Amino acid sequence: MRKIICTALCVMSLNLLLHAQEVAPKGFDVERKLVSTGKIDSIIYPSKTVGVSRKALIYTPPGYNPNKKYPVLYLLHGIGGDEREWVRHGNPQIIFDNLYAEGKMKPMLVVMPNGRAMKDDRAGGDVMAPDRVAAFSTFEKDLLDDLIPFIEKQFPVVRDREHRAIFGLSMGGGQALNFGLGHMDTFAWVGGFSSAPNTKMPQELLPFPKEAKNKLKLLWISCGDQDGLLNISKRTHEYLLDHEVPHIYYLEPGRHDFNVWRNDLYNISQLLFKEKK
Ligand code: FER
Repeated sequence: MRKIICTALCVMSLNLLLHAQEVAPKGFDVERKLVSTGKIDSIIYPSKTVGVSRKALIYTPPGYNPNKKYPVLYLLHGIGGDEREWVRHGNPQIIFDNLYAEGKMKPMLVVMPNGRAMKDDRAGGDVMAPDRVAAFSTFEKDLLDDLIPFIEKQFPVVRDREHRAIFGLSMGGGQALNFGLGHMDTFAWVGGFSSAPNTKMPQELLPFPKEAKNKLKLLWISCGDQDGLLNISKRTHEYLLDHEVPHIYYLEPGRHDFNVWRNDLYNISQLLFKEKK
């Protein structure tokens, strides 16, 4: 028995070693003079779930061609943010443009929604108010029933699980894990950065670990080593390890802030929609 456990752990750690993540090199999020860059647009979609039209941002890559079909990354914000939080603090368009210039990223669309699914979804004020926290759960329905169908009608995208990814930071990390693992028929690429206490307990998050083993292309859990919410990522990682679910657990230097999340975005962007090496 001990031998089996040891073998399992060795295989898992080998797997993790093979996927060793790097801290992003200096300048990865600094604007360069590039011949070709992507573009960020605002979109508005009708939400039956909330009963209003809702805003989101979409990044289309350099050389975007509406006659091609792209995979889509849904990228979620934290409790104090809205659909503009990533752009305001994370420079995602610069990180992506630089990666494209180096040939390190598969062409994809990146949708940045507002994950607080309620009529008044603006950030600010008491973001911990119970109805506003609850709206982060309601977003599951808005995303699946309203936003994804809208994107797939309006943009040239591949409409299957292997071409959809869901990632997010903090409250959005919890959403990405809850919704992604709860809907593996919709998403094959799932990950949380510094996931918040809205992350379901492991047993509820992934009651059938075998399904994840068979279906997921990437399961990513990362957190800063100085983050007060580290216990959430750690308990998820330990459950995945116990149940032999392949995943990347990336403990990186840092706190609960955009230095960590920009580094996470740099790392996951290069993994998405690629076959494992
Ligand atoms: C909490 C602590 C942090 C919580 C949410 C957060 C819902 C979210 C933080 C963030 O998104 O940055 O207790 O409860």
